[in-house]
Amino acid sequence: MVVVHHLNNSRSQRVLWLLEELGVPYEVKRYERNTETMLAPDSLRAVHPLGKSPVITDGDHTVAESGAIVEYLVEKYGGGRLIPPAGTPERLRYTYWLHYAEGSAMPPLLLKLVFTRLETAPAPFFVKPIIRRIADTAMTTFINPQLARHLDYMEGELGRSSWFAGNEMTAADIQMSFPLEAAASRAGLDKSRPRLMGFLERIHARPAYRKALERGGEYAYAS
Ligand SMILES: N[C@@H](CCC(=O)N[C@@H](CS)C(=O)NCC(=O)O)C(=O)O
Repeated sequence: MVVVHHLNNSRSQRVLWLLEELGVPYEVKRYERNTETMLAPDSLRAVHPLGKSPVITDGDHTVAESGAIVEYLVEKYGGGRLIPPAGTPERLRYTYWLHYAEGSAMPPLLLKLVFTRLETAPAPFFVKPIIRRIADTAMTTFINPQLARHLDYMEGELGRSSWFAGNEMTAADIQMSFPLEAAASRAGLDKSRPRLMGFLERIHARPAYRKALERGGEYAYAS
């Protein structure tokens, strides 16, 4: 049986959604973030040394890193579903978006989160203006322009086909859901990019997505 070691408000929600789409039975083992630091509890390090979520166990296998988990589940349980056939242009796009989600889309979103938290973190009063200045500079000169470039790029790509790898939904769309949900919640993704907002509406309406939310519990697109 697949066991999903599920941290509340996390990327592991995507794994639950994938399992629901594939109709694979699974167990959810819950872990709660520290409400101040937002870090995972130490108990998750007993499953994998980095103590990050998602991580799954399946018999003798422990698989961490959401892209690797998606590949493992699609290969083992997909029976050809949610992945374009090998050797097609769609398959290459699938591989690209599967990696792009964590490798390129998430880093500027994470930087935005860190610098936003830095601006409001407790600090001696005389240091606060300096911290704010550094954070503002990082936001305006690097983070916000990078985010805008990525959002424009993704918006444009959804003009080529209705899903990221082609006209069929694939597991790459599941992998892409987290950066887009994070961008909508805290990085300025809004109706000015209608294809990306439409993508989010379509995935949120899927029965498997909704079922995964019921299994996973509270989900507010934290990082
Ligand atoms: N690239 C990794 C990122 C894993 C990651 O950072 N997970 C976050 C949750 S979304 C986490 O475990 N945060 C809690 C912590 O770092 O203690 C993946 O896609 O699996």
